[in-house]
Amino acid sequence: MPQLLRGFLIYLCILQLCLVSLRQKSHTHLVTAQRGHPEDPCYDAKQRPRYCIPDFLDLALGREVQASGTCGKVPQKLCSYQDPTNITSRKCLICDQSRAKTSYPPAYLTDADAQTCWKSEAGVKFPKNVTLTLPLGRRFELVYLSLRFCSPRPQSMAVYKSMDHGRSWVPIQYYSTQCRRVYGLPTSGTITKAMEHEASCTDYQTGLKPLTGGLVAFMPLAGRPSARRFEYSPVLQDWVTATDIRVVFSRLHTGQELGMRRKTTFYGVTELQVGGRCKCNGHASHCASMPEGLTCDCRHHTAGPECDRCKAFYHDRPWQRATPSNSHECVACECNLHSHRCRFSMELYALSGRRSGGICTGCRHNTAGRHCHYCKQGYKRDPGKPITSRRSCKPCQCHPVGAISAMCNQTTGQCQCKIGVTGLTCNRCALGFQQSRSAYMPCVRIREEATTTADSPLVWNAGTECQTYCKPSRGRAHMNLRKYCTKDYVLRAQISAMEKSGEWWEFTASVSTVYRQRRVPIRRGDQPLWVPEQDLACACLRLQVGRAYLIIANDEESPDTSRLVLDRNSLALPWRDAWAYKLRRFQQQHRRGKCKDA
Ligand SMILES: [Ca+2]
Repeated sequence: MPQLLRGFLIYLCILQLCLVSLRQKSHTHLVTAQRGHPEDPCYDAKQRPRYCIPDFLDLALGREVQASGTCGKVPQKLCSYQDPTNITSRKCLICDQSRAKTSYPPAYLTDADAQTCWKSEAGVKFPKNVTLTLPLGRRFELVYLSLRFCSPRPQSMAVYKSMDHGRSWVPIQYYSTQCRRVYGLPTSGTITKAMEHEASCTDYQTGLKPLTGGLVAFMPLAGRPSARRFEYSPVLQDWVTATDIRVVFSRLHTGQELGMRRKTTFYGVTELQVGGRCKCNGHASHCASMPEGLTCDCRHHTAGPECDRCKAFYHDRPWQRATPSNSHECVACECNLHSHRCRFSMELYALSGRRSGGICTGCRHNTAGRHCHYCKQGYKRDPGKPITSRRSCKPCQCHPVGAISAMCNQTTGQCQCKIGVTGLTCNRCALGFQQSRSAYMPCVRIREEATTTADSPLVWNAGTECQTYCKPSRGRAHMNLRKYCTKDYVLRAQISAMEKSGEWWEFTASVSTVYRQRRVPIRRGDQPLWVPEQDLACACLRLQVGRAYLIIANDEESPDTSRLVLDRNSLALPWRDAWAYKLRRFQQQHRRGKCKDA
């Protein structure tokens, strides 16, 4: 123990020396160092981010301490000692607040003057106590606390801290010659890992001597097993965090021991020092003096009074406290210069294997997507420009009549053309087609007069030919049990693409439900669906990409019985959700043989 004690005292002396130099340097230290400055401790020589902490400061210096009982409201006689070892060396003085010369106010606690001393009211008797409260104004990480006395040190005292600006208090250290009797605690030995967040009681620094000039010093991390790995111990990080400090003087040494009358005894402190650092979570090496108080000068793209969040646009990874092994720098979102806003998504972050979780918001320049990395609907990429260019996305300019929609292929720029229409923007009729007056069928097949031969394809136009070919579908037909029963199969499908293939159109149909199964079963999922060109051109059937249909058809005319083929005798009705229930009922009726009656 004596060796441990000596070590502790040496460490304390070093701390206090540092403090003196700090006091001299004062605010010159608070100059903001920019990233790139060779001396910025938050970056290494190669400008890589690294763990950094601010210097510790004397948090009490010049601050106002609230004392619960200061002598001299009425003149009192207080006796103290001239010689630290001689109880007969006492000298008595009058304390009277009405005169500056005989006042011992709390301001003397933090005036950096070892000659001035705060003195409590005289003759305070247990259980009455005297408290000193020091609000720090913000959260700090305590390094040490020390009290230099101008009276004998208390026989019992306690140190408390608050983390919520004085709303609640927790003890962090007790001092007593009689721990068990005064505080109900054992006189502490070793602090185990399980008790790291608990105050212990010690009889160290409670002796009567020195009678004056004695020190009570406390380091909240001393003797705590995880102190060496403080940066990795949330328990200890919490343990040292404080917004306010309170010292409670509970008990004086008795008058008998002191060789003087109790009513002249008092608690007297020349200096209260609280060493601490701004709590900056390993992301700042300076704490700057701002109008609102000391504020961390945050690095690593962090922000907030304690560098406790990522600054705007640096949300690609979640915020974390820095450690010596990982600076946990906040990372900018990748928005290809099209947005300066983003948010963090934990789900995406987890999906990416904890690499990237930023989602750009408000993508400009007609871009869209998580990283503003593709063009929004109705726009196509300009291959000659990088994605970061403000002009990387151009309008599709799909022809309002010739195209099915305003959307085009992002890469090729190809708009989706109506039947018989061609061109990148669907602005002209295909070979063999001519312009019509119909907006629905802007291009119709040209009648091939003289060249018609026996095996040439059917020649028709949207007029009279179509009228005899089929009754054009209006897409509004009713669905009833008769229709369900008279065809071979009934299914629901979503049309996702269409492509010309000779005299046929090949659609991609995603079959979701088969309400009536044919002989050669139809599977669910994506599959080709074939429609003769003329059946579409005459609007016997109307199929649009992107829409769902109820399809009712026969398979007798199909050359390959496994294929899905629709023709002018089939029905493709724009899907209505209300049909789902109706169709289930038809299914049951069909099973019960009702189709024969229908
Ligand atoms: Ca002083």
